Amino acid sequence: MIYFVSDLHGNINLKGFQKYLSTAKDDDLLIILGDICLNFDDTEENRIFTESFFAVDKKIAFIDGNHENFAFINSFPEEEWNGGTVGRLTDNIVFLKRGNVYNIQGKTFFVFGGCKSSSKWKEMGLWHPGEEASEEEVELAYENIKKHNFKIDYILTHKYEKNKQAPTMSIKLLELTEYIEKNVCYDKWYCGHSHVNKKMDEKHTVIYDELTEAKVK
Ligand SMILES: [Mn+2]
Repeated sequence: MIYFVSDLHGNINLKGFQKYLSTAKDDDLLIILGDICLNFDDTEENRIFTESFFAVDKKIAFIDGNHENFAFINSFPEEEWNGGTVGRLTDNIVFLKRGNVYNIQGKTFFVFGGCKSSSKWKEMGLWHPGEEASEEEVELAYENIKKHNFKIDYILTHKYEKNKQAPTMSIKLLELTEYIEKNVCYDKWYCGHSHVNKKMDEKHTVIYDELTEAKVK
């Protein structure tokens, strides 16, 4: 089975995360939809969190959010994993990189992490560069969507937003979102960021601290 939670923000006790750790079987996978905050700030609390996260003995994959230490999470060796490229943190933890499509348990997952932070975080010093998509990442995304003939089972992003009138996402991400909605035949879109557990409609679900099972058809 594949499960989702999102937005740990340095809290190892997030209820859905703990539920996964205590119930996961060998062939289960938890996908975290960003804002884990590994090695995020210079506090004892965050050091303990990061150590505890690295020590998990269950399978975990994650995309990045906007609150991450991007230099840190990008510093791990890359390898091929289920048809895409990941960063390998430990035997159990992989980082799913923007623009990749992975084939997991017979289903395809397009992932695109990151999003733009509001300026308050920068002002507070709780911000690391790298949250916004690069040209290469966006190009890889379009390339991989085409390679999969515009048919992908799951779309995973940190944030979902399609309101161009008041963009709180970068234009690149808005354009990618619009492109996927228009051209890709997908089954479900899961995102995080808003700190609510909410089914927006038949296709879109916002994930937070409830352990949520991927609805594989
Ligand atoms: Mn976020």
